[in-house]
Amino acid sequence: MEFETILLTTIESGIYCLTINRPAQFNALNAQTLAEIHSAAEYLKTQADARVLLLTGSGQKAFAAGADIKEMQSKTAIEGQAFGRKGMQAFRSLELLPIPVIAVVQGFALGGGCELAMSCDWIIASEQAQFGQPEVALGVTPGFGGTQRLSRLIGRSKALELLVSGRRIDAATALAWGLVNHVYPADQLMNEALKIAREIAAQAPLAVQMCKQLVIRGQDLELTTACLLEEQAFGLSFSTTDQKEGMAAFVEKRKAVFRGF
Ligand code: CO8
Repeated sequence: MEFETILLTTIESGIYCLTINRPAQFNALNAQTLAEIHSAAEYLKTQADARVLLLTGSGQKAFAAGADIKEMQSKTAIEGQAFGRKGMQAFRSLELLPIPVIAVVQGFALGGGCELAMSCDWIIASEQAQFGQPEVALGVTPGFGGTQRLSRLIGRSKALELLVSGRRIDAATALAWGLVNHVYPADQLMNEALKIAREIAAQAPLAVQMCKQLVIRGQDLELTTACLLEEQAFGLSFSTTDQKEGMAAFVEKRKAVFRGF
């Protein structure tokens, strides 16, 4: 697919990469970028070969330095809300992608950039990465899910500390607070992303997708119903060829070859 403000590429079989590509603006997210992220997510939903998505920013300075302030500056309340809705839709479509999505954060992930990273399934970061929700310094609240995803990820008190002070945290703090899963030297970040992407791509695709759906959808449910969903998914997985292959390979002491059905 052709885009102007993002790149969507296949790194190798099953491993896709979405790059926010406005390096001169520190990958600030304008309306076009949000629409393109949404389109890319909708497109990926239809790609049967897709196993995992890496999401990153172009250049070394920024993953994304937030929503585009210059574009937002003159918006009215109703236009601001519409812009917020666009971001919410784009990020939710990423979050609900059947395949795992990993944010690869090499620099600033601020405001909408931090919200974009948090809509991925987990975040890995370089030692230079910085995270924050500086919206209060601009006279606005976060608008792409930041108050909700941040507090769910790191808890109410740490989330509020960041949200109301606008302060930034470095990668080591983000790791200690549970916002990111791993921190690597900048020159190793993409290699490490690829390593985990390959590990995921080698697993049984439907089982991977069901795990993701169970976690994401289960979070909105009470435990009994959520566990029932898992029970049903577990049963359903026994109807797949890959279950037969996975268990036969274990018994026969060989590597499984999964086919995705
Ligand atoms: N929007 C537009 N342009 C940006 C943004 C941004 N968010 N961030 C950086 N840029 C641009 C700068 O304007 C500059 O461009 P130019 O050279 O043309 O002036 C270029 O990127 C480089 O930036 P700096 O010169 O400022 O680089 P520094 O290294 O000095 O600083 C920072 C880097 C710290 C990242 C700094 O640029 C900064 O503070 N940026 C803004 C960070 C921020 O406040 N982000 C939150 C934005 S609001 C938001 O995301 C809300 C999301 C929900 C919206 C819902 C709508 C209702």
